[in-house]
Amino acid sequence: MAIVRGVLDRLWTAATRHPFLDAVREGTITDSAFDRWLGQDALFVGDLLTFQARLLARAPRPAQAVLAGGCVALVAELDWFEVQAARRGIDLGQPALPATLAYGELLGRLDAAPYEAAVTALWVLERVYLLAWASAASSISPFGEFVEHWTAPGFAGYVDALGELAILDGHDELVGDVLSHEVAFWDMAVV
Ligand code: HMH
Repeated sequence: MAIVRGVLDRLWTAATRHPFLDAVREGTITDSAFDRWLGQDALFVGDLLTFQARLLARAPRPAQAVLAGGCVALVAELDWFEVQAARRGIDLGQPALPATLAYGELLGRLDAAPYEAAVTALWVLERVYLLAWASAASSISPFGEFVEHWTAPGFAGYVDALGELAILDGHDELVGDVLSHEVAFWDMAVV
């Protein structure tokens, strides 16, 4: 167990402290690298909405409000991606890169996983994203608007509410899987 914990701790760190996020914070990432990542994240959020709508459909009664709120927020997020894409001249019709495809496939597998496992995975993927963007905050970054958007109090509150639904016990392998896909997603942005 101690070995698993160490591996998971390292994965949490790798998924929340990444060279891409350092470069966003320092303002050294190029617009084209950032925009390429943003286009892939928009695709991921589309897959996430599909997964979450299905999760809502099979959620127990007390979890419905939080998960339904999350679905509405993801629809708003897709609208926001369209606004950003238009502003930055990003084509949102670009094909999914391998890390995006692989993460989408994990979400597809979660459709078949028990509810407790799936909601725990959702909490991990949202929490890691919040912590990751918090690590990119700085007064000098030209991407401050993005950092603020993904560290907003409303999002943090949502992540905490998901945390109330998550059951970490017995899901180490799944948590590790989600974290590995997050690391691969950041890796994709810097190659
Ligand atoms: C890769 N993980 C990734 N993208 C996101 N937008 C989120 C998590 C949270 O919605």
